[in-house]
Amino acid sequence: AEDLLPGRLSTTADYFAQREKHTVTPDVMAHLAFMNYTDFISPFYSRGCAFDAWDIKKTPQRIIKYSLAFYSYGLASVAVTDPKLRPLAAHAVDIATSKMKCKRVWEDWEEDGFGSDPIEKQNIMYKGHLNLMYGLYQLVSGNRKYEAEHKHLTKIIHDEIKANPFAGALCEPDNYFVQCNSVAYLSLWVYDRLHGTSYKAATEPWLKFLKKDLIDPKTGAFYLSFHPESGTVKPWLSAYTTAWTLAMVHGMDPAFSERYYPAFKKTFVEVYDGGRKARVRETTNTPDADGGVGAASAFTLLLAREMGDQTLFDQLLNHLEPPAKPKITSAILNYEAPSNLLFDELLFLSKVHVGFGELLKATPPPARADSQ
Ligand code: N6Q
Repeated sequence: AEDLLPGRLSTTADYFAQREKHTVTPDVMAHLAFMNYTDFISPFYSRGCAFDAWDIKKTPQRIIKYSLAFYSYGLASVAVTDPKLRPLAAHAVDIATSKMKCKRVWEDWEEDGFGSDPIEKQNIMYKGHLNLMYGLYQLVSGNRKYEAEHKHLTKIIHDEIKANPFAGALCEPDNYFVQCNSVAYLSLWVYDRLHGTSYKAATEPWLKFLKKDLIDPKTGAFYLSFHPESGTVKPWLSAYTTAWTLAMVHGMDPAFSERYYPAFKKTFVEVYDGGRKARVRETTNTPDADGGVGAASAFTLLLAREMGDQTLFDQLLNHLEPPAKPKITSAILNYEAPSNLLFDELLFLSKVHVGFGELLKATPPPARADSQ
């Protein structure tokens, strides 16, 4: 067996072997228990608009949408990894999707004064995830309960992309983020997968636009954001933005991400502790790691998993997991000291992730007689 650092829960080899073995590691099972087991307070206890689990974790309201989304992407991977867990995983994605529509999740949009309809225009950081969740739910469950909403929202997103003078959609007015767009484009691919449509044709002009305007040519990294009214980019390169985007784009265009991955690693990843650990600086010209939103190492863990880079995955998990003090009590995993606002979500997702391209190949089970 590999030499496992204290505070690590399973070996990297075991995480990468889950799909072949059709079974998840014990700590992933304990993470699923965290998400589903404890009455009233687990995240997926009910489909109602209760958010006790996020209150306990002190997740800010604006972040809950990403929490529901990243849990769901991990659950979709669990569904295609272990056939016995597929019904539970699909059930939890259903609950996550249902919660995603609760006002608590999108009320920031109204409070910020941008309108009372969270999907009508912009807000791609919300509706991109919602659309991807609708699609992944149908893909892993075969249940068509969200199909009409999925169709409606896919059209809204595609029409908006087509109408904009740049390739993509905005988060807030005049705020464009590549990572949120990567979610939206991936959602078009899942829609096409389910319905044989060709919305994904919009992806090529988007990737061209990224190359031309939003990537720093020297490092292959993305600028933090783009502001179309002035045509400016904020001049800081962002590692979490780049890791998230390259991970999702890899599911659509592997060559694009493979082209930039080596430069990304060279620019942002710092291997330390004699090669046992690695951390990620959020931007260039800084010696410290995980600045900004604090999630550069955690999103790079997902990217390393997506790229099949077991060495970097292992080094990053050695950096991330032991200091977060994981405890498994009564078969339920809890992190006592998570280092960012999406910590357990991103570790869960990265541990089980089969690849966005692989998810796109998933085949829905036959619809049950009682589903519409
Ligand atoms: C407008 C939205 C974003 C820039 C994405 C924020 C992501 C979280 C993880 C900080």
